[in-house]
Amino acid sequence: MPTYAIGDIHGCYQSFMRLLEHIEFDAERDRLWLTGDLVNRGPESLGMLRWVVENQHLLEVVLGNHDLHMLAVAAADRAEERGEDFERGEYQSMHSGDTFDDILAAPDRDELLDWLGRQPLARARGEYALVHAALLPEWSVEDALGFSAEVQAAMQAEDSAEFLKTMYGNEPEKWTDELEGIARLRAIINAMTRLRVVGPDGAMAFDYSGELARMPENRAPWFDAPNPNWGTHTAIFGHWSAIGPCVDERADRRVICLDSGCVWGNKLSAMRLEDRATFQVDSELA
Ligand SMILES: [Mn+2]
Repeated sequence: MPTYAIGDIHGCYQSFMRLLEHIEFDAERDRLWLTGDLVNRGPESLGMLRWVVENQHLLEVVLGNHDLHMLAVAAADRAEERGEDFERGEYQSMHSGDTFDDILAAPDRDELLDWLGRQPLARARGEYALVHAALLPEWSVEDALGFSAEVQAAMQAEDSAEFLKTMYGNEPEKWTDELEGIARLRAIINAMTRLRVVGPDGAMAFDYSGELARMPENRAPWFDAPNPNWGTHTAIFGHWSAIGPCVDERADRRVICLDSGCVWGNKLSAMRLEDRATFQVDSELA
């Protein structure tokens, strides 16, 4: 059963449809792995999310930072609609440039958001792990799946709007197994949905999103740490549009980045995992 991993779509539904044509996607035979950030910034978040929910039996997806942002705004909307005495967090409103208002206003909003909100931050199948942004070197893939489940439990809880209000912030910058509560969940979310680079001591940093060739001296890609515990698997990720698509395979770690900046007018990329064949279409926004 061929599996095609596809990078960040960001509501570029037309590009996604053309990519499916290009790979000659066959629903009887093929499956999709999506790196997250299905929605926001692009033109058709609603169409994209509806396609994914309708075709959920054909695919697996992990949540990206934009998916979480929309879920946080939607949770605040819904808490207010229920008449709860809920105070919106700084990040629980739409920002300029956000384009998921079509989803929030859709008649099938609740079905779509409930499905999306049940998706994990990390997945694994066979020799592959899937995450939107990064895995930390301390984490085995099994650890990562457990941490993703911890975040899922918080998102399914009654007071998820309160949790989603507190998930933003760059601290703590380093992982320890002793982290608890919101600091622990935030570290998991930051690594899995936001991280690109780390400092000299491995601290998570959120101040560089450019090309590898221009990396500042005191920064390194998250996947450069030697002998990571997740290195038993090939990590497939998106989020870093300046470096995708790329494959970096070393003795102790293998990564595949598939975000190639479709929403910035570049390309949407897919990789067939069985033979590493790469497929691309030009962005509808080019
Ligand atoms: Mn992202």
